[in-house]
Amino acid sequence: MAAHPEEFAARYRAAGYWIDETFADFVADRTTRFADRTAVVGVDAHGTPVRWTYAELAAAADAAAARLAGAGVVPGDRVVLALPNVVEFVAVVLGCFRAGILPVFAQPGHRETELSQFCAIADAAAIVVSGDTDGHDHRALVDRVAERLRAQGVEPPALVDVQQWPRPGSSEPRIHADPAHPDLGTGRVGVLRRSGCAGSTSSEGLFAPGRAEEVAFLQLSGGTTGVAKLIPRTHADYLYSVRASAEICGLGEETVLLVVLPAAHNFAMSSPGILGVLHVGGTVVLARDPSPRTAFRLVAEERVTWTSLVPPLAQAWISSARRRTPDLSSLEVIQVGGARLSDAVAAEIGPVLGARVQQVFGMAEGLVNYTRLDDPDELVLTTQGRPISPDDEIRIVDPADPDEAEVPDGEEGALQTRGPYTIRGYYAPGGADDPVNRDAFTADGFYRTGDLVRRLPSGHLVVTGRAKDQINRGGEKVATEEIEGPLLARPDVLDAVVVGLPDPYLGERICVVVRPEAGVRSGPDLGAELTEHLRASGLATYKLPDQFEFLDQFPVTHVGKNSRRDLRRLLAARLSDE
Ligand code: J2J
Repeated sequence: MAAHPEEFAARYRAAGYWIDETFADFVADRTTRFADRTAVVGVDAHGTPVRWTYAELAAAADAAAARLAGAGVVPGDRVVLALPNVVEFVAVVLGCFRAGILPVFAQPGHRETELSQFCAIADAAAIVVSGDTDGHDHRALVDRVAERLRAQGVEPPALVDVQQWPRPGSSEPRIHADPAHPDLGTGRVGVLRRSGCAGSTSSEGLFAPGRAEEVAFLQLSGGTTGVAKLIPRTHADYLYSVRASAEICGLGEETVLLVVLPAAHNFAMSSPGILGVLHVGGTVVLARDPSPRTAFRLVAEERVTWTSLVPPLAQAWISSARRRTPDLSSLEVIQVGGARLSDAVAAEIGPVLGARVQQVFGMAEGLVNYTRLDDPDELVLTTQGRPISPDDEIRIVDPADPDEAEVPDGEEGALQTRGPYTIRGYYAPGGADDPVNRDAFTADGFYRTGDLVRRLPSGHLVVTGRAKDQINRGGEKVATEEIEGPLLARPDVLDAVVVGLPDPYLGERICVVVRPEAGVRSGPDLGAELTEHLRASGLATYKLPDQFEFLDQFPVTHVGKNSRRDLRRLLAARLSDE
C-alpha cells in the first residue's frame, strides 16, 4: 500500500483537493502576484538582519538553486537541509521547489547518526548546512557523515554551506544562466530517478502519475524505531493541506507569522506555517532563537499577528510575560501543538498573553486537526481540534485487539487515519512490503498514528495517551530504541530501557533505566559517561537523556512480543510513583 489507489485519487481530484499545481507553480505565482509585499524578515547565516519582498525572495531562491546546481545537484535529486531559522532556509526550500529538487527536512540539532541515515535512505546528492552554527561545526559534522556513508559503501553527498554564500543582496548568478542544467527553474521536473530510491525499483509504486501528484519533498517521521523513516509528500496533497489550513485559520495579506519553532518542522512549514502565509501574501518573521525575549521583541517590532508554539514554549511565554509585560497587542492567535497542552496552561494563554488559543494536533505523515477560531472556549481549551478535511477518515480502535476492532463512540482507542493528505507509505527501500510500512499502515491504507484519543460528538479529538515506543519531549519526538541501541552496545551495560517520565514543563522527560554489569559502579559518574557516549555516537543533541536510574533487577514482565514495551510501562509507572 503506497500511492493512493486511483479510486481515492479520483475522489480527491473531483472534490477539488488535489489540483494541478506544483510547488514550482506555487512559487512562481505567489512571488509574482505579491512581488512588492514583504515576504520574509529574519537574519541570514551570519546574523545580519534581512528583509525580502516576494520578488527578492524569488531571486534568492533562484540563486540558491543555482548554487545547488553548482554543487552538482540535478532536478529530481534529494538534498538534505539541516539549517537553523535563517532566511537562507526559505530561499533554499523555494529554490529546490523551483528547480524540481526534493528537500529532505532535517534539523540543525541532528548529528551523524540521523544525517547519515537520511542521506543513505534518500540517496542524497547534497547536504545543506550553516557552517558554524550554535556552537557546532557543521562542516566537520558533514565530514563525519561522509565517513560513515563511505564505510557503508554509499557515495557521500556534496557539502553546501550557506555561510559561504555571498551575503543576500550582493549580485547573484541566475539559474537560467546555467547551460548544464537547462531544466532548472522550469518546474518541469520532479520525478525521482529510479536509482535514487536506495537502488531499488520496488518503491516505484510510491509515486503516482502526473506532475502535481508526484513527490515534492521528504519530511521526517518522529520515529518509533532506531531506523529513520522518511515521509514522501506530494505537491497536490501538501498544497491542499496548506490551502485548507490557511482558510481555516483565516490568513490573509495582513498576516504576520512569527516562526519560533524549527522552520523545517511540519508544523512550522504547513499548519498553516510558512507555506500557508506565502500562499496568501503575508509576512514570515523568523526567530533565530526560541527565547521569549527574542520572540517578544519581534512581535512588538514587526507587529506579529500569529505564532505557533509547543507547550513548553507556551509556558515559557506565560511566565516571561508575567515578569516583563511585553507589547503583544498585535498578536491575534497563538497556536499550540506538537505535544499535549494541559487544560490548565491552555486556560492561561488568553488572559496572560492576550491572544486567542488554537490547538493543533498534527503529524508529518498527514492528518492535522485544529480547534476552530469560532469554537466555544470549552472545546478550544480541552480538545486538540478536529480534522482539516471532510474526507479525513478517522478510525479509533482497541489497541489491545489484534483485529483492531473499533471502540464504542466516545471511548479511548488507538487513532488510525486515511485521507487526501495522509501518506499511504513511507519512503522505504522495500516499498509497500518494507517492514516499516507493514507495521505503520493497515491493509486498507490507514496510517496507525500510535496516538490514543477520544472523539467527542462534535468530531473534536482529545489526545489521551500514546501506544508507540516514542517519547514526546516537549514536542521533540525520540524513539526509545535510538537511545537504547548505543547503550546496549557497551560492555558495562547489561540492559537499558528508556522511559518517558511526567515532567511539569516538558510534558515528558527522557529517563534511562540501566542495569549495569556486575561490579560496575553506578551513579552520577556513570550517567555522565553514558551521556558522553551517546553524544560521541552521533545522536542528535535533543535526544540526550535528562535522567538516569540504576537498578540491579528489572521488574518481571510476561514473556512475549511486547515484553520490552511492557517493561517500559512498568518502569515508568514505578519511577513516576516514587
Ligand atoms: C498531543 N500530541 C500531539 C497535540 C502532535 C502540526 C502540529 C504538530 C505536528 C507534529 C505537525 C499534538 N497533542 N496537540 O506535524 O503539522 C504528537 C502525536 C503525533 C505526533 C506527530 C503539524 N500534536 N502530537 O507534532 O510529526 O503523537 O508532527 O502523532 O512531529 O506528535 O509528530 P510530528
